[in-house]
Order: sequence, then C-alpha cells, then structure tokens
Amino acid sequence: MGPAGRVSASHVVLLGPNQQENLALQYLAAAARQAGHEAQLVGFNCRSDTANAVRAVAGIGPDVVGIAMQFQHSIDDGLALARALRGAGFTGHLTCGGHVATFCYAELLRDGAFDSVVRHEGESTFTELLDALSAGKSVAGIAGLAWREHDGVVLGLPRPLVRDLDSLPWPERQPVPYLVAGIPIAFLLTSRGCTETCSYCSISAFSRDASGPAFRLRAPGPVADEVKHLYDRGARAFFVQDDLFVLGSESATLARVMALTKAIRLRGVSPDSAVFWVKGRPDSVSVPVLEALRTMGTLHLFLGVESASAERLAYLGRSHRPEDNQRAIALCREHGIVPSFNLMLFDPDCSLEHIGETIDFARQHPDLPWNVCRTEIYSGTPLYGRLKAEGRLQGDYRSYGYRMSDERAEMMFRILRVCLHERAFAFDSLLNRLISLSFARQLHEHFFPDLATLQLSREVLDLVRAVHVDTVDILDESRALASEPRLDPHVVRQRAVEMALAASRRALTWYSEVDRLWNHLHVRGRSLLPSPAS
Ligand code: B12
Ligand code: SF4
Repeated sequence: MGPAGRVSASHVVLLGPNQQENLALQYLAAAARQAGHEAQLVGFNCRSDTANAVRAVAGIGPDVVGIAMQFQHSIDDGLALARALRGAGFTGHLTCGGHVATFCYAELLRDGAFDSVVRHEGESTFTELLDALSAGKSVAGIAGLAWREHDGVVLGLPRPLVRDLDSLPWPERQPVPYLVAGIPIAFLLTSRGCTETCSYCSISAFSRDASGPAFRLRAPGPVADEVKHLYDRGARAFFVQDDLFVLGSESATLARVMALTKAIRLRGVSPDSAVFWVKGRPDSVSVPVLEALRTMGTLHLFLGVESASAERLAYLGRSHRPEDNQRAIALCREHGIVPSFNLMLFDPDCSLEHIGETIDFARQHPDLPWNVCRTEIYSGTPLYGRLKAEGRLQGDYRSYGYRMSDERAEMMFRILRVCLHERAFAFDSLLNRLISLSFARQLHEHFFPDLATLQLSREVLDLVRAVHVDTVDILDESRALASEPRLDPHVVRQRAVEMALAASRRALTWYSEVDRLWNHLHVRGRSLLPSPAS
C-alpha cells in the first residue's frame, strides 16, 4: 500500500513547451513523485509536435495526462492535442493548468476534451487530483480544481497560494544539461509573483485572482542549496526565471542579493565559476544594486524597458519613467552588465508620435540586445478588462486581437507584420536569436577570456549592430509610410511587400551568420569547459 493508504499510484505524463526546459511542469513532476506517483515530461511546443506527443503518450500508457496551457496564443494547439489524444484512444483523466487555464477554465472545459482544470499554483491541487484518481475516488470538491459534471462546469473552492515556497520539492530537472554556447545552464526560481501591477501582465493578475499574496520569496539558504546541487551536476550559468529578481526598494535588494551571494559562496560556488542572468525594472537599478549584482556574478539583466514614451508607460501601468530607462542602461554599461529589453511599440491606444519616441530610443542602443512587439491581450489582465468594457476585443479566448484607436498606428503595425514577421515577431525571430547570441558571447567572455573570444565577441557585436541599424531604418520607413496623407491601401500593401522582400534579402546572410556563430560558440564552449569532475 502506498502513501496515504493508497492502493496504487497514478502514472502521469505532463506535456508542454520545453524551450528553456519548463519549471512549471518540473515542479509538478517533483510534487507528484514526492506524493508517490510516477511522472514523465514530454515536450510539446507547437502544433507540428502533436503526432510525436500522441505517440509518446501511447508508448508510456499513463493514467493521467496534464497539458500546460501557458500561452494564450497556443491554446488552439493544446485543444488540438487533447482531441488527438482522445482520438488515439486515451481514456484516462485529462487535465490542464497554467496562467491561461486559470482564467479560461470554463471555456477549456466547454471546448476541450478535458476532465478537469487545475487553477492557480498546481503542486497541491495536482497531487490531490492524482491521489483521488489512484484511490478510485471522485475528483469533485478538490480545492483549486474545476471539473466537468453532468455536462456543466463546476468550480471547486479556491486554494490559497503556497506560503512557504521552500516547502516545495525542487523541480525535477531533465537528465541532459541544457547548453548555451557549450556551457551547462540551469533554470531557477528564487521567488514567485511580482509586486507591480502592469495592465497587460498575467503574473499580477494570477496572484490577485488567487487572493494573493502578490509576491513570495524563497529563503537564501535553500536557494543556495539548490544552486550548489545544480552546480555539482555541472551547471555554470543560472537563468533566474523570477519575474522580479531586483526588488522594488534598494535596501531590500541589497539585503537579498548580499544574503544570496554569501549563502552561495559558503557552499563553495564562486562568481568565477558560476554566473547569473536575472530580470529587473529600470526604476530599481542603481549603482549599489548593480555592484551587488556584479558581486553575485550577474552578467546579464533583462530590463523591463517596454516603451520610451511617458504616456505609454502610464497606460501600460508601469511604475517607471522614460528617464529611468536611459539611466538604468547607462549604469548597466558602466558596470559591465549587459541589459536586454523588449520594446512594446504598439498598444491599443498608442499613436505614431509615441511610437516615434520609442524608435528614437532603439536607435540610441544598436549594440544592445532588444526586440520590438505589440502588446498582446491576456485573459484576466486589467487591459483585457478595459478592452472588453470598451467593446474592442476581437477574436476569442484562443487569441484576442484589437484594432488600434489610431488608424495610422494600426497601419504601421500591419506593414511591419508583413516586413518584420520573421525578424521580430516570430518566436524564433532573428532579434530573439540575437538576444540569446549576446548572452552566449558574454558566457565566453567570462569563462574563456582570450584573444579568440575577443574576436568572436566583436563579430557578434558587429552583427547585432548591423541588424539593429537596419531594423530601425525599417521602423522609420514604415512609420513614414503610415504617416503619408491619403493612404491608398493597395499602394501601402505593394510598398509593404517591396519592403519585406528587400528586408529579407538583406537579412539572408544574417541568419546564416547567427547560425555559424551560435554553433561555433557551442562547439568551442564544449571543448574548452573543464568537466565538473576535473
Ligand atoms: C520562463 C518563461 C518563458 C520561457 C520558457 C517557457 C517554458 N518552457 O516554460 C521562454 C523564454 C521560452 C518564454 C517564452 C514566451 N513567453 Co514566457 N514566461 C516564462 C515565465 C517567466 C516563467 C514560467 C515559469 O517557469 N513559471 C514558474 C512556474 C512554477 O509557475 P507557473 O508557470 O505559474 O506554473 C504553476 C501553475 O501555473 C500551474 N501550472 C502551470 N502549468 C501547468 C500544467 C498542468 C498540467 C497543471 C496541472 C498545472 C500547471 O502549476 C505550476 C506550479 O505551481 C512566465 C512568467 C511566470 N512567472 O510564470 C512567462 C509567461 C508564461 N510567458 C509569457 C509570454 C507572453 C511569452 C512569449 C509569448 C513572449 C514572446 N513575446 O515571445 C513567449 C512564447 C513562447 C512560445 N513557446 O510560444 C506570458 C504568458 C501570458 C499568457 N497569458 O499567454 C507569461 C505568463 C509572462 C507574462 N508576463 O505574462 N517564456
Ligand atoms: S513588472 Fe513585469 S512581472 Fe511585474 S507586473 Fe509588470 S510586467 Fe508583470
């Protein structure tokens, strides 16, 4: 007899995106295993993975399948996977979870082949679900769960968020290390949630919907224990996936980062041998904070810049001002930390003037890793509520859209959708790959500081600069086109296609250059990094 008087254990397969692994599913697998169940992870990144995923599930033969519903834009893929699993004869319990599932549980249970939806944080709800199923009991009444009953949807009582994050078992990492530039990387969480309330963001909406707390920190000791454990498995760079690693107040950040640094060093891991990638907001960056981050071994700071327009920042619910962006970037440059950022050029109420301010900002930083995007609408967020109230939401929960109130901004976005799709908007876009490549060159600068690295870094920087200068030109050109008086849609379409063709001709060598540098850094890193045992 297993734990809690259970007769048998559940065998579960968890399916979801596995770029940068998947800490959500890894935490769930660890919790399930701790409760005596069997759990396996299978990668499912896009629709074309469906057949392989279905085959893998059929080969494993689990009692329960859980599908990650992390991204609003890929709900349809998750629904199709659920249907395909049923079509292939899977008759066990089918559940899902994640930010999207938390808010769209009713629609998913209505449209999907799911039996239940795990809402908010999943560890306890999911293991209770597995316990109930393996004991042959009904899942009805499990807190945090929504389920189907008599063709209707029933919502269980809410489950409070876990108070002590260190009570959770560590995520069950994949056996083969994830490599960037040949260096083993580990993904890590030292907190959950965020103290801010940006109008477009799922993080604050998620914890608010669960009745808080908005933000929880792990204690430095257990984080350092996990870092040491991962270090002993070979990890040399730590990607901290916290949404808010640099805290709101300077004194709190300094206390936190110094405590973490001390605890990590006490366990024998020095900044020479392990480095960090973290996230922060421009208004929380200061000289003491950067010095503390540097001492911890931070190389890279993903900075929440978002826009260079004061009006847009206020609309997006950001707490910082445009001058914070410039100040934070200048300080990062001085302290040898590379900042990367995303620029939300478009949002429902932006104008061409606002967009111009952000393009000017991008123009000033051609050497830094950045990308541009449109603000997307996620269920449960204040921006979703606003557009719904204004009657402007298009599409449905499987992917919301909107038309910008400024027709010229809308026109500019449509032009860019034609000529910058692969370069900026696609998940594996050239600009996203340059962000990864920039971190890759930083890893080599840190671990292998020699002349050959210097040459490679120069090549990466030249490439980043060339692509960014060209991208800013395209942004300018499309903005100018959208500003022309009396726009004829046919002419605009024609010009957009011409611009797209010219842009892809220029980008042709850049794609192969990214591949070449990425592969070269990978092979070189693998050959130069001493194995953990040596
Ligand atoms: C790391 C990360 C990534 C990584 C890796 C993603 C991965 N493979 O896991 C990368 C860089 C690839 C990425 C990319 C993107 N991301 Co991202 N990402 C994150 C981030 C920061 C952390 C995810 C994480 O590990 N969380 C920690 C775990 C423990 O928390 P959790 O995810 O909430 O999981 C718990 C519960 O939700 C639940 N649960 C979750 N999944 C499941 C599944 C089952 C079966 C069950 C039962 C329960 C369950 O239980 C978990 C444990 O308690 C989140 C923000 C966040 N804090 O979650 C954004 C987030 C998920 N990303 C987001 C977005 C928008 C994107 C991009 C679209 C960005 C872009 N413009 O390119 C892309 C899309 C990529 C794609 N494949 O299409 C949004 C999604 C919003 C939405 N509603 O759609 C988020 C929420 C950030 C935000 N600010 O809103 N991302
Ligand atoms: S600071 Fe980042 S994680 Fe926090 S609410 Fe804003 S966008 Fe979300």
